[in-house]
Amino acid sequence: MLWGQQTEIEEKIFVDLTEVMGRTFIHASKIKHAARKRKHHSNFRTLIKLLNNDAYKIESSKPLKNGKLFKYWRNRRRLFSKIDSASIYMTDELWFSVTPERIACFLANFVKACMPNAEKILDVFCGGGGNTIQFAMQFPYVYGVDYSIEHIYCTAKNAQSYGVDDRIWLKRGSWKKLVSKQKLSKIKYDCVFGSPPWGGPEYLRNDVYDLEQHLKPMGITKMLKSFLKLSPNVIMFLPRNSDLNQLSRATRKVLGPFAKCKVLYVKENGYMKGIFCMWGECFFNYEPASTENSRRESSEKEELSSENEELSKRKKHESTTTTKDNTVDIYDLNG
Ligand code: MGP
Repeated sequence: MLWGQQTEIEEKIFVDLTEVMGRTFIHASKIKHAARKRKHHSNFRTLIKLLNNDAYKIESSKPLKNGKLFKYWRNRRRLFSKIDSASIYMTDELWFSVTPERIACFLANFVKACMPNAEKILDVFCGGGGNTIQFAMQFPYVYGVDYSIEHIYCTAKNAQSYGVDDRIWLKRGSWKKLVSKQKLSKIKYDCVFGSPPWGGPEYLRNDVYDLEQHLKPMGITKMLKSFLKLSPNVIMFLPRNSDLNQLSRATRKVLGPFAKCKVLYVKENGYMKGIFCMWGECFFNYEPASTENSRRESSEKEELSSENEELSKRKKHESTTTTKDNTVDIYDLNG
């Protein structure tokens, strides 16, 4: 290769990376450096303190003092399989809201199968990085946004433990403000994913979860609209008792009378955990998994079932709503 050509390639790489970061995001492997550079800002001063204190590091063998979180701690290896062997960081809120690893891994694989050429994924409420990390296993550029600097810190630290921090860029900010001020629109995302706050473990208080009233920081219609501003391919992880009629109405209102939303009910160890709601053509026409993959998956499921006998003894109320409206497709991962 001629010297001139090489320089051109190097320059191109440099330009691409600058575009990718859009100066808004900080690289997950460089949060310490970024925090020091921006220490005039209170959030970054907090970040420096968290880093210096190695805050929120989990001691896997030590049960949590907060009794309400005990059931989540008991299932800690489902949240992060590396929790015993690597440093994992969690705030109280993350214990009940982080997506269990097997589910996050399923989703990342699913998106990869639907969009094999995709490169850039945005995880809107990245929390402790459960989804961000699994996306980074499949895609080269993953962006995580969260309103909490503690969550940004946990995502970065957890991503470092999983060895994928080189593919992750993070930003703290309120979703409403970031969208209204068009802070994220410089980058062209192939897919926008979000597992928004459901309002804590009380989300099951009512049989049917009101997606307009209780979803934070905005109802499902506004949320969908805001996600679609950044990509035509959108996925949300929502409560298993979500009102599917509201989902249909939001879909039609935002995308037109014939638009569809695909809903996947996600079970782990036989228990419903939530639903993946998907908007975008690519999620409707994917190839079903090969027999080999299905066989491997079912043997993995069996392993997972025997892992937690306590859970299987528990009788669980699984209320789901149904809709006659054909704008919602319902699938059950367990067949
Ligand atoms: P869960 O329903 O609180 O627990 O959370 P469990 O043990 O499945 O069921 P229960 O019948 O004993 O209550 C199940 C999963 O839902 C969690 O692992 C998270 O992935 C997700 N989840 C739960 N909550 C309360 C939230 C939330 O507020 N936000 C988000 N994004 N996910 C949540």
